[in-house]
Amino acid sequence: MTLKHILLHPDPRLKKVCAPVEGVTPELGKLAEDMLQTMYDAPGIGLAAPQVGVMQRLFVMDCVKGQDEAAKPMVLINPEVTWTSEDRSTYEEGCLSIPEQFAEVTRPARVRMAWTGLDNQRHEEEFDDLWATCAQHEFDHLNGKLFIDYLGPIKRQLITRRMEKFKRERARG
Ligand code: K1U
Ligand code: ZN
Repeated sequence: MTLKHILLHPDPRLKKVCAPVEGVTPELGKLAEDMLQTMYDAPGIGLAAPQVGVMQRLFVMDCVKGQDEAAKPMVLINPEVTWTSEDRSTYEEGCLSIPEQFAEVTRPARVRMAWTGLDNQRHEEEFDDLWATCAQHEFDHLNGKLFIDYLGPIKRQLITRRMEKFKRERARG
C-alpha cells in the first residue's frame, strides 16, 4: 500500500472535469486501495482521484462513525447521480485539499447514485445523512467543483488566500 500525496487548493487539476474510467484493471484496484489507505491516514471520510492527481472518475468513501461499527470502505467508479431528494440538509464540510477550513453547505438530503464497482458490476444505492453529503462532495470533485464554490465570493476568496499563504509558508519550510 502506498500513501498518495494530496493536492492542495489552489491547483488547476482540482478545477478540471475528469475522464471516465475505461476499464477495471488490477492497476485501478491498486489505485483504489492506495486512495482508501490515504483517506484513512489523513484522516478523512472520502477522497476523489483528482485529489491525488489522477484525472479519472472514481472516488472512495467510508462514513462509518465511531469505532464500534465495522468499516465500510466503498469504491465508486464512473458514478452517476440518478436521483436527488427535494429536501435539503446543511452540513459543515471540510476537504482534505483545503485543510483546516470549514463552511456550511446545503445539498439534497438524500441521493441515489449508480456506479461500477471493483467487481466490474454496476451498483445503485440511496445514500442519506453524512453518506449523502460525502458522496455529493466527492462527485463534485470529479467535475472540478469544490465545496467553497457553494460559498459567496468574499468567503471563497478569504479561504483561497489563506490556502495560498499556507502553501507559500509550507514551501519555505
Ligand atoms: O473530499 C475530501 O476532501 C474528503 C472530505 C470529505 C467530506 C467531509 C465533510 C463533508 C463532506 C465531505 C473529508 O474527509 S474532510 C475530513 C473530515 O471531514 C473528517 C475527518 C475525520 C473524521 C471525520 C471527518
Ligand atoms: Zn474534498
